[in-house]
Parts: sequence; structure tokens; C-alpha cells
Amino acid sequence: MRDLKRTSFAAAIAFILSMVATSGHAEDGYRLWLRYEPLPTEVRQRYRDSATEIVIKSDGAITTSAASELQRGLSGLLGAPVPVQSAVDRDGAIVAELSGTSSLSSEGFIIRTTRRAGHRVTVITAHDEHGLLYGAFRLLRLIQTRRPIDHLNLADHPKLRLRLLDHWDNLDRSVERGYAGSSLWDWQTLPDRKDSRYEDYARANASIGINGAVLNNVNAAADILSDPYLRKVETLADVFRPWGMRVYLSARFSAPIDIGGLKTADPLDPVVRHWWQTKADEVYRRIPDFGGFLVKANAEGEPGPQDYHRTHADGANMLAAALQPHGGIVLWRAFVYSSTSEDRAKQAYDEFKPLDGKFADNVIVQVKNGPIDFQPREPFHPLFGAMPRTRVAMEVQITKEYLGFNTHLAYLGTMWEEVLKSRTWRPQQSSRVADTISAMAGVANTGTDRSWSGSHFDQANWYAFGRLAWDPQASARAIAGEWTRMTWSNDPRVLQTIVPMMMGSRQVVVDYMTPLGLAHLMGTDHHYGPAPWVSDLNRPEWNPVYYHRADAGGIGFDRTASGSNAVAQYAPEVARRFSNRRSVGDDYVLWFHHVPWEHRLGTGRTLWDELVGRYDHGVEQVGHMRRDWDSLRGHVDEQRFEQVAAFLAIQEREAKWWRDACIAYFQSISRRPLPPGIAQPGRPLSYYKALRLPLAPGH
Ligand code: BDP
Repeated sequence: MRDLKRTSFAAAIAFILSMVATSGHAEDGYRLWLRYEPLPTEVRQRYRDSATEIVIKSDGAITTSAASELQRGLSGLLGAPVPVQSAVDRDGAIVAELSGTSSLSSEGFIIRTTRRAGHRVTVITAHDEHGLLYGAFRLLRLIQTRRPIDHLNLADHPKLRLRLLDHWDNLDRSVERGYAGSSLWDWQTLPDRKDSRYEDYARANASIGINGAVLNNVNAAADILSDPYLRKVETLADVFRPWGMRVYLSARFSAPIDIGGLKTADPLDPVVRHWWQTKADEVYRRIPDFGGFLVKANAEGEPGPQDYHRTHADGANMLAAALQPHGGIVLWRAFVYSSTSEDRAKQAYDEFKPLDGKFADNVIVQVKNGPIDFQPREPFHPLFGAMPRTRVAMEVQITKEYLGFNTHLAYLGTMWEEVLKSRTWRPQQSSRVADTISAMAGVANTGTDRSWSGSHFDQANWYAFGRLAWDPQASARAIAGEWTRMTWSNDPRVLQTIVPMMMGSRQVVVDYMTPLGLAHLMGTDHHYGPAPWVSDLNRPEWNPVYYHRADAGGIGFDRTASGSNAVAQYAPEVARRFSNRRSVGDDYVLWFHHVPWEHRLGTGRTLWDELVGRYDHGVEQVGHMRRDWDSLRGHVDEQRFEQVAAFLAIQEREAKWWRDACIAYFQSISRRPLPPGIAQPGRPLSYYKALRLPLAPGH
């Protein structure tokens, strides 16, 4: 700490100077929600007396990060350097210290206004260095969002131990379903060159409590486990560690064959088991705090234990045994489906439910939020609450593969909140999805784009993921509010425009893409734009017609007892609700029911009129979003304003494309007139069918 103190003043001056030097620059979004812009003078006054100096009473790399963040944040916000001292010598000191108090849980913290050495101070107390780091970010957030800090008494800790980003980054730096440029990991220049973005990335994650990253795609190349790559991974781990983050890797199940020269990857073969043990030992020699392996097995053509007539548990437990002596874990994905399943939505439950209790203690089964695949809306996955003897993680997709990529504005906090709050009734009535999970993983939306996420509003999804993984009970609205304050402005006019826009945005996308419980109507492979007519792909469940099942009589997938009976995978109370066309609600009606076009919904309109009305309404709402955004011209910086405005224009055009293509197609099947006042699509159906999109990114 003495070193830190000596260098601190010079560093702070250099930092302030650099701020002054760059303040004339326009905003490009690089600083995310950690902008630390100087507070307006009248506001600064309120905080100045409560942040006069920083006193750190702990050592270690993570503590140093906490101290440097406090100094950077406070100096930026207060517009003057805040020194780091070795002891409290004035009122307004901010003290960070470790304590053995039993009331503190791991990674948690307490922030209190109290007295030390006769002075009024704010103390951040934690049980471990992680807690100090998170406490430091919390204190800064309080100031960034203009909360008072002069009478503090708050305690917090993460509700889930594992809060991970899953990168779908390939070793050639392409990113599967990535819309924010190339992979951040420059494998070519690692380990020699440490791009400064590696640390900025880790710091951003730490600020929202994310404590691990799986670096490579679940469709994994085995090479990542070879020594040259492990040396590169080691370097990233070294950069991330001081920010409380561990690295994990996606492991290809056939790696013993691909890079090990073995003839088999059978998980019960002693030679294969030995290969993985040796591999794990090698990884831990380089990275002592390595998190573990994420595995996509026997899904979408990836190798797995079933290739040897073994179960998912056999495969997961073999890897778990190799990692266990080092404290590592296996995240085993439950995302599986095959062409033979009568209903794709049922397959994960059918395969995994019987394995409950058969997984080793250090295995976590990673389940997507819904039973199909990251659609704009899905009911919660029936595996949540159904595997009481297995640790389960919820996987969500931060990158918006099925919600318009980076150009459509869709705040996903509301979507994840909806799932987390869904009542599973397992084991009891009050149990929500949030109560059944022990980890959250988010498919990252980061890349080399200056804004990190490909659009300014997509940063909010990264942010919201971290906040919900920290506290799955948190409110999406509150998160949108704090993100907006830190990222855009505390100006009430800005807040009152942006927050409602965000809160409604995902429903808007649902309306113009897949209303009323429809799903998977996107174009083949790239998933960009509408293609509900596709029916000629090799496997039935690759075709949109498989999902919507529209015919002359009606539309929707019958998943009740008269159909695939997927409802039976839920607790009886939930199954009853979903089974009934009335009680299921409009959001999921076509997910669970095949409904006649003339059936009257709760809204009083026929299904056909409602469907068309939703498509139309979605487009109209994007128009409102554009006008709302335009009202902020001059109230936020120009550079970011213009990009958002341009993207909203794209979104409006594409929402119309979705509306027109889907209405034209469904009308060709229902043969019904459009309700009064609704315009016919601009072009004939053949036009939309003929569109080809070779430039769609991310696949
Ligand atoms: C699908 C994506 C595909 C992923 C797959 C997965 O289209 O690129 O590999 O999910 O989660 O949604 O494994």
C-alpha cells in the first residue's frame, strides 16, 4: 500500500490530465458505464466532504484493483485527485478493510458511515478481497447515480457463486453469433502482447460482479487445450485475476482423439480418463485458479459420450474427476435436440431429468432459459426445479442472435426477469426459477467494436446480465435506471425517455417478429430477418413451419395432451395453466396450442386479427421509439446520439420487413382479409421469399 500511496499522487495527476486532454473528444462508448465524468459543481459539493482520501487496509492484487478504481472513479467524479493514505487523518476518508466478521459472506461487503481516529469516515468491510472490489464499485455507483453517501449502512453479497460470460469466440477470431466485431482475444500476439483491452474488459466485468469467462466457443476446437494455446490462456488469466475473474475453457469431447492421438474418447476407457487427468494437471500448472470446462456434447453434431453409448452423466463425471483434485468444475450443457424427437422442446428434459442425482458434485448442468433456443420469448425451461439433486445453471444469450442483432434496440433485462420470476411450483408453490439455479452464464456480446457490444444500447444487456447474476431477484427497471444514469445522463428528461423505451423494447421486438408465442421464424442459418415459409431443410426441426404449424384452420404448436404433451414436463399447477387456452395467456398461446384463426382471444379479437394487429403494432412502436429518441437530440452527446438514431432507422425498416413478410405469408395460408385499417404488405410474398442475405454477420 505504501507503494501505491507514493505513486498515487503522480498517477492521479496524470489521470486528470489525460481526462482534460480527452474531454474535448466525442463519446464513442468505450468507457461503458464507468465514465466517471466530473459531477456538476453543485452536485460535487454534496460528495466532496465524504470522499477526501482513500485508506486501504489490506494487501493483494485484487485490493490494488479496488484502490485504483476508487482513486480513478472519485478523482474523475470530483474533478480533483483524491489521495491514497496509509491512515485516516481527516473527515471524509474512505476506508477499505478485511474483517473476519461472520456476518460477511464470501464476495460480500458492508459499507457504513462511522467514526475512525476521531473522524467521520465511510468504511467498506469485506471478508475477502473480492468483496472489497465489489464494495468499491458499489460506492462509486452510488455517486454515479447520485445517491447520498453520507449516512450509509448497507450490506450486499452475490446470490449466485458463479456469474460467467460464455464467449462464442473462435480461434480465428470470428465470433459465432457475434455482432460487435472480432474476438477480443488476439491469439496471434498472445502471450507476448497484452492488449490493454484485456484489462479494461476484466474491469468492466468486475464492476457488475461477473467473476469468470469461458474464453472459447462451445463449438470448440480442441487446439485450445494444446500447450501453445494454454500459454496464451495463462496470460489472459493473469490479467483477469486482479479483477476477481477466473478463466474457463470450452472443451471438445473428442480432444483425446483430436490432439491426444488416441483412438477413442469413450469416457469409461481408462486411457481416455488418464488423458483428461493429465490434461487437467497441465492446465492447473499454468493456471492454478482455472475455473473448469464448459461442454457442448451430442448437440448439433458435436461429439459426446453418446457416441460410445454412454450417458451425459458418464461424460460429465469423467471430466469432473479430472478437475476435482484442483477444485475445478464442469458446466455440462443441456442444449440437445435431434431429428427423431417428436417435439424439440421436450428433448432436454427427456434426456436429463432421468440423470438427476447421477452427476458428480462438481458438475453443473447448464440449461438455456427456454426449452428451444433463445427466442424473443419462450416459457421457462421445464428442467428448472425438476432436478433437485443436481446443480443447475441458467444460460441466457446476451448477444441478440434472435432479436435483431446489434441494430435493433431490445433491452433483455425484462426478458430475463420474466424467466427468473416464473413460478416453477417445484419444490413448492412459491419457488421461482431464480430459486432453483446456482449459477448464471450469459453468451457474451463483446467484440473489438469501440463500443464493445456493437451498439450503445447492447451495453445495457451486458450490464443487466451481470446485475441479475449477482441478484436474480433484482428489478429490470431499476437496473435500466442505474445503467442509464451511468451511461447516458442523470438528467430527468433523459431518464424519463430512455428507461421506458428500454422497458418496452423487447416486447416490441416480440410483436414484430414472433407474437403470441410463435418462435423460430428467422431466416436459415444467419437468423437475420423473416422466413416463416421455409420448409425444405433436411431436419424437420430446422424449418420454421415445424414451429408455427400454420394451416387453413389455424396456427400454433399443440403441446397439450392432445399434441406433444410437453406441458406434462412442468409441475402439475403450471401444466394446468399452460394446457388451457384461456389461462395460458396471450404471450404463450401459440407456443402451447394450435388455435383456429377465428378463435377469440382475451383481447376480444379473433386470433387472426390479433396476430396481424401485433405485427402492425410492433412497427408502430418502433416509430414511437424513434420519435422519443429524437427528442433527446442535444441532451446527450452527438456521437452516440447519431449512432442510436441511425440504428433505430434500420430497426424501423426491418420491423416493417418482418411485418410485411409475415403477414403476406400467413395470409397466404389463412386466406383471410386484413382487419380494417391495417395496410397490406408493400410487396407480394414472392418478393420476401426471394431475398438473399449473404452479408448477414455472425454465422
Ligand atoms: C444456437 C446458435 C448456434 C449455437 C447453439 C448453441 O444458433 O450458433 O451453437 O445455439 O447454443 O442458438 O450451442
